[in-house]
Amino acid sequence: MNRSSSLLLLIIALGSLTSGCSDEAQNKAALEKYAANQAEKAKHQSMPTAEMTEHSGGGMQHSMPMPGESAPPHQSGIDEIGRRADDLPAPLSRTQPQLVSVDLYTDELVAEMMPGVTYEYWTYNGKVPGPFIRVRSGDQVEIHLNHGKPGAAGAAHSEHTSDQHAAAGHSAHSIDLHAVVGPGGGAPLMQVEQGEQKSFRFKATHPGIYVYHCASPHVPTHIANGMYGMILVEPEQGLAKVDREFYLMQGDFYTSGKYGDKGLQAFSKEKMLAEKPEYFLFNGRVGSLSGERALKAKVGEKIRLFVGVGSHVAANFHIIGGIFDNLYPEGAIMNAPLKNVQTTVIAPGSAVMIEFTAEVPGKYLLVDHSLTRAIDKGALAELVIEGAAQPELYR
Ligand SMILES: [Cu+2]
Repeated sequence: MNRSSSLLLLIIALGSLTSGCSDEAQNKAALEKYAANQAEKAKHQSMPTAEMTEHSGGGMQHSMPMPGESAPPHQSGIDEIGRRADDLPAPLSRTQPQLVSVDLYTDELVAEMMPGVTYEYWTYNGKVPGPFIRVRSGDQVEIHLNHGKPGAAGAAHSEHTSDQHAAAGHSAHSIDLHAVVGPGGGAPLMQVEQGEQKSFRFKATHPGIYVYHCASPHVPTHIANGMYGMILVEPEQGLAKVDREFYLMQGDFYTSGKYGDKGLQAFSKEKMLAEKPEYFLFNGRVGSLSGERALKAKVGEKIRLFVGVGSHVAANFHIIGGIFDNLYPEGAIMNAPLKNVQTTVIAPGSAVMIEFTAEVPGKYLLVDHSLTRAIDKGALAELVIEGAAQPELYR
């Protein structure tokens, strides 16, 4: 490690030590300011909804400020925080390595966690989890990270002083990818401050399914607020062909109020330190992967799930009425799979790959089998299998 990155790590470490208990009060103040601002905004009905545009996938989206628009609060609103489970790139068909460029930006967004409950999420590319990054073993991967949404009004939070920015707890954002071999997983090279964009390059050498996350002080806070995603490094020969692939991440969330308490919720650092989340969520919010957004497949189709845990509490992933034909635990996709598994523990900062064939039509619930988390705290998704029933299997 060179001297400047050692120094940076030291700064990060010191920052973690010094960003202490006043965070919560500061967050609350920032949120109150936001709420007041929103009320004012609603009164005058003057703001366009440029920030409401959907942006999914890995690409950067440009949304120009409207003429005459005043500087918005940096916590802009969004109508959907949860990434759909089918929002991931298709399997790679390449037989040669190449340079893969990944465009990421960070954004803080107030969004609905459940009806009547809102929260200020910190995101990669405006969704939780961040974009699913897909590369092949041997590829050079170049990560570009922009602090703020490029081209958007208030991008890089230019309307705030750096002091205000620091007070909100996110002077810098960054990325640590578990697919990287090197100090900090890239994070020492990628501390991106207000108004900055940085990039770094690594070679994907170890096929597997990995988590990435923000690693800027206070690191656990950035992660708890939603700054995580997954990166798949496919083996050179690719993965076995399947009909459907889905991307899920379970996250634990620490709101000032209890589960279901209405209104804009502040982040509770105290609950995070006590490891007592109010919410356990698949893809960012209650019901993110249910109803119209449920996982869907047909009888006879082969299904592959990539399931990870971005934040701080291990998950106990289970499909009610399903059996994992193949399970690749701990992200170890190069190993022979475990066969016929009912439930798998996924550590924080880890991911698994699951494959199974849809056999009996109907609706299946995906849960954390520590079941209060599913029934009372949000960790519930739906898988709908359509098609003709085979009576010998189930009647
Ligand atoms: Cu961050």
